[in-house]
Amino acid sequence: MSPTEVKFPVNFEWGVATSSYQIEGGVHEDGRGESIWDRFSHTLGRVHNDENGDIACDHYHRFEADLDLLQMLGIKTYRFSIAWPRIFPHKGQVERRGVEFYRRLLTGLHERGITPAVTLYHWDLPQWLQDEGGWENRETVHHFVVYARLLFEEFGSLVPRWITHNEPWCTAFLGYGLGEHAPGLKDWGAAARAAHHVLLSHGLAVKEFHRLGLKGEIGITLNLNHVEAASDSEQDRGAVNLTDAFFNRWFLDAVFRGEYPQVLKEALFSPHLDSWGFVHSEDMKVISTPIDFLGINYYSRSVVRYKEEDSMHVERLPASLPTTEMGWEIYPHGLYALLTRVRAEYTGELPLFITENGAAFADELTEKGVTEDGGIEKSGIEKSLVGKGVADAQRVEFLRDHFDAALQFIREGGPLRGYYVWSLMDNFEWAEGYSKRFGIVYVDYATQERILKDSAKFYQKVINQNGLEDVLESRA
Ligand code: IFM
Repeated sequence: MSPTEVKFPVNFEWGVATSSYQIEGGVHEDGRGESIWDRFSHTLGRVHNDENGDIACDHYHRFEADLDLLQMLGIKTYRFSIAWPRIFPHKGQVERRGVEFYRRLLTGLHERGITPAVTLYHWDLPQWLQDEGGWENRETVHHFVVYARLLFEEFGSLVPRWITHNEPWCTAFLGYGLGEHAPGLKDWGAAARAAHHVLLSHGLAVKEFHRLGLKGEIGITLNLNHVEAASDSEQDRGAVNLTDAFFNRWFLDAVFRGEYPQVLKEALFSPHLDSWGFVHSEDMKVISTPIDFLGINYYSRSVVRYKEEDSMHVERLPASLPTTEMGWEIYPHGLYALLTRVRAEYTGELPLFITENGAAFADELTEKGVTEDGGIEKSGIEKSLVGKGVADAQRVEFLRDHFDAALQFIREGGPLRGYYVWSLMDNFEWAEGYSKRFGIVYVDYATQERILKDSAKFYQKVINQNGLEDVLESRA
């Protein structure tokens, strides 16, 4: 393969992603209010080892050093989220110190030549809104628009890329249906209401953004799953249809076609609802307001088959391929297949971003001699990173193979504009607490030391040469 064939487009946006609750800590700083994740993680039995995000990566106090790290790695774009409870800690009350924290972060990124991509909602709903019904309550939609407007007005000139919501599937289905995430409800009727209101708030925020005439672009991030049938039987294909509606089409159909898949309405939600009256006549039009790009988070695939005894007649098969620490099958081809499918069926030439892709592995910190990197004299942030390491060959391979899949899509003319690796550093992995490490940078939680994993050095190289040349060569 010639080097030109393994290059990404010159302006390809290589990035990393994080989210507020997962890294910030500082939960009582500068007037921040309680979020549903504070409440949930402090409820015994909800999170692995009863861990919480009180300190997390202490990014709230260490953000300057973390920005230096981004710069050192050559990261072009950084995706992070704003904590709503730092901006509106209580009903109707704006906390300027919260706003100013994010202004410092954004300014710091600009000073280092890194493009920000801001997610408005990455799951840390203010608890005062949950007390009024959370996403089940249509009023939350209006509060979201007020919050979004304030941020558009404050940061419109500093932020070229906005993401309304991160993974509404998780907000609604994990949070209200499966009960694994905050607020921890197990009610599929509530999940349908929550999903609808999240999507409605997305559509209204997009409209608001355009009404303000801001220069940047706005989109949404969906977590999509590549679903395959265990066999070619009609029944197994039916199981795929339903699973795909559950993971993917509920949100894709709503955002791009202004409709919900009938098959899932009937099979999952309707039995738990008195009526669909919460879907008002104009809502679907608002939800499908045109966006400027779609963000896709891709981690894995599902293989399913028909199962008579299951209430939905679906069984998800156990993994048959190697998995990450999350138990998720490693399946890079699924990324290519998803991108191709989304483009063909929904987005056409609309720009796409992979807003998250990455893997958790059982990383081990090793002590290495300072001469490991050739004994080159280092200074500043680089100096502080010499001496320890993590040989995370599996993560390097994971990333390399997924970059390769993305490149295949690009070679076929696919409008993929950027790639955000999840995550910059190890962090609070929701219900899994700190037990799962997704970072390309290791975090020693006892000291808050950041240590480059081999995957960070690999990524630095990929960014530097804008492609995978020697990585592919090393495979031969
Ligand atoms: O850590 C999460 C992130 O917050 C949302 N997408 C998936 C990641 C890994 O589970």
